[in-house]
Amino acid sequence: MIDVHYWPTPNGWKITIMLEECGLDYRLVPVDIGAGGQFAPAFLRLSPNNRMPAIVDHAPLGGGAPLAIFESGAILEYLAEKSGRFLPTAPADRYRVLQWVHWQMANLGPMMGNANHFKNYAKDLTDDPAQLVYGTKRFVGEVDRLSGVMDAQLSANRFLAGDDYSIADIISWPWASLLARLIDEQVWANNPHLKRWVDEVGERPAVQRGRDAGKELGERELTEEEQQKRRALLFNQTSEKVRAAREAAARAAR
Ligand SMILES: N[C@@H](CCC(=O)N[C@@H](CS)C(=O)NCC(=O)O)C(=O)O
Repeated sequence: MIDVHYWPTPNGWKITIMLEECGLDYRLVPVDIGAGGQFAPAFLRLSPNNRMPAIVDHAPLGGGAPLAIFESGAILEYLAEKSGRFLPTAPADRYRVLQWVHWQMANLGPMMGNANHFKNYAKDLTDDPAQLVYGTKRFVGEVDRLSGVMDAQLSANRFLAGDDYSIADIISWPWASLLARLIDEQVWANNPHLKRWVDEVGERPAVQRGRDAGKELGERELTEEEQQKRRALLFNQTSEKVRAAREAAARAAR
């Protein structure tokens, strides 16, 4: 059994989609990131970066004590190795996949996260319109560039790493499926090969089950007070906050 410390966001979906694709047993352990679950001492012991997702595999590859892993890229690589699926073993094929996994982790995910921040949240956090305009232009522009990178790759390949569906697709699809929400519908007209791939991957039953996993967790309408608390938690993180959380975790462990 694999515990998935989870909230229904694109980074969380990557893991539930992979588990559904592999048919591995799992259970969701909610981490309510709007209410501070990512700073809970028990969670920080698994995920020192105070971000979900994280997993605990109670029957890990190689045997031994339960294994905890954080960072979605590392988790997908581990699950691919455990299941023997969606990551080839031959070196050239393997690195064709892994380069796109790292590309997603370093580019598409962070840039879409920052673009979403400037487009949808920053207006409640700053009074300076110049900051909003510059930040939005910078990160939405970068997301637009990355859409073009995927489109070019998919113009010559059925899937991101070539002919076969792999963890490169599983890790990229959750974010790519939301591109029109972040840019606008024109992104599909501009990038038809990307649109073809988003649709094809989105039709896979395992992808649909993984994307819907725990969706009821995020559906509750928040009160204004809860929204303010959420903003303060998510957008006010400093090294001091991390230090205080680490000290609380150490006290709880004693
Ligand atoms: N690089 C990390 C990113 C994880 C991440 O940013 N998770 C977000 C939710 S999508 C989170 O836990 N946010 C909590 C916070 O910002 O405090 C991964 O891919 O696992």
